[in-house]
Amino acid sequence: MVNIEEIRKEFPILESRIYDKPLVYLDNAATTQKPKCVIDTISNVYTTMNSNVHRGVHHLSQVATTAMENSRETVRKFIGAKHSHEIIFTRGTTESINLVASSYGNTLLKEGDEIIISAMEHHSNIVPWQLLHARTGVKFRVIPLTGNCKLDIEAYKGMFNEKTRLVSVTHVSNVLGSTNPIKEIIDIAHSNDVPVLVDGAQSIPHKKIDVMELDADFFAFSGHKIYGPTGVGVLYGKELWLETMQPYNGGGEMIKSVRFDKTSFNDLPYKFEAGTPDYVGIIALGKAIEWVNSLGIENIAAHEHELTRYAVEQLKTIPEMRIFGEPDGAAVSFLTGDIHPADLGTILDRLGIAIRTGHHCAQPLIDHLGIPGTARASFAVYNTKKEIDALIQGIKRAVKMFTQC
Ligand code: 7TS
Repeated sequence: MVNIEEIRKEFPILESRIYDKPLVYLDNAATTQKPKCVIDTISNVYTTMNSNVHRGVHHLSQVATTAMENSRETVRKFIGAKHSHEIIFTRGTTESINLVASSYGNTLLKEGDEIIISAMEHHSNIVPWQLLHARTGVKFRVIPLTGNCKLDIEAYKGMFNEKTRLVSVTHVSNVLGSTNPIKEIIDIAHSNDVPVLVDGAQSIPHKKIDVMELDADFFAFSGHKIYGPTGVGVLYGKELWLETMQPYNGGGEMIKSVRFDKTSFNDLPYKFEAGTPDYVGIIALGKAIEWVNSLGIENIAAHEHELTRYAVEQLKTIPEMRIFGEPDGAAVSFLTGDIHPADLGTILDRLGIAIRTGHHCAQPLIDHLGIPGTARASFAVYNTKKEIDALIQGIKRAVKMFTQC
């Protein structure tokens, strides 16, 4: 079990007052707040070991390099990867997916080949494939949704043909807060000899991930959604794929030798890490994961599931409430009567309550639902039922304001 009051003390920002009200931060799917140990790590790295990594013989460079590589090992263990060289540091989920779209796409795909994505993807798992299509003529097909906003697995099974080269789907929807049957999705793809990229942006903070058990070919996530700093993310890729793929960023560290007539690339993982990496952020991400490990991801998940269950139950007590999909993770999307989500978000903000409103960078899903957007409350380990009560009171107040107009 986790002690929420003790955990909250580790997050300085949770002490904030917004419009003289205590902050109720329910926008964790966008980014989580940071515990003091992560904030201190950033300061400590700059204070005690700042030096560019991998290139220096001097002491500081070696200390920084060791700390960065320790983070890679921490990530490897956290997601159950076989080798630490299968962990590529990127700027976030978006860059990780773009890396695959560019490197896998440029190396292994040709005009007419097909990729399968789904109707509930974040724009970060749509636009890279559109760009690939514009460059190469590779097409993508979209898994449709069933009436209750689940992926239509029967339709998915029928989408494979001899041209299918990759499946790229989200593990957990950032809009609906629902979990896709990712193991089944992977097994179906593999039975067709097709590899799978999992967008883990919304699952990594809330679920135990074991990429080997899932048999995922690629797994992408962002550090800032799991209590780590912004600007750092991860692409896990099976060695076989990463060895085969050409790098798409050129520059320092990703080379073995450079001549004007020929460049040879570095070994994994450095082949895909051109330029000075955000080693400060990477070291702080390692700290964030250690912090999550100290609580236990299963304990975090149990608390968040209970919050989500409670939020859904309480939201349903409000007349004209519509909840979209079947949230089973740590986010819930809703609309109340005719109140525009942006208006609701603004009223809640004045009460110190931070939720997110709009299309959540998943416009095709919002279009499918035939709505202007949703209001979304999303939870982290430091949230409490008292905060959900504040949200419910805030929504009721907004409803009252609108019915009086
Ligand atoms: N994929 C999913 C499923 C996401 O939820 C997000 C961010 C991304 C990819 C992109 O992550 P990034 O760190 O590279 O930006 N989702 C959200 C959100 O729901 N609200 O703000 C960002």
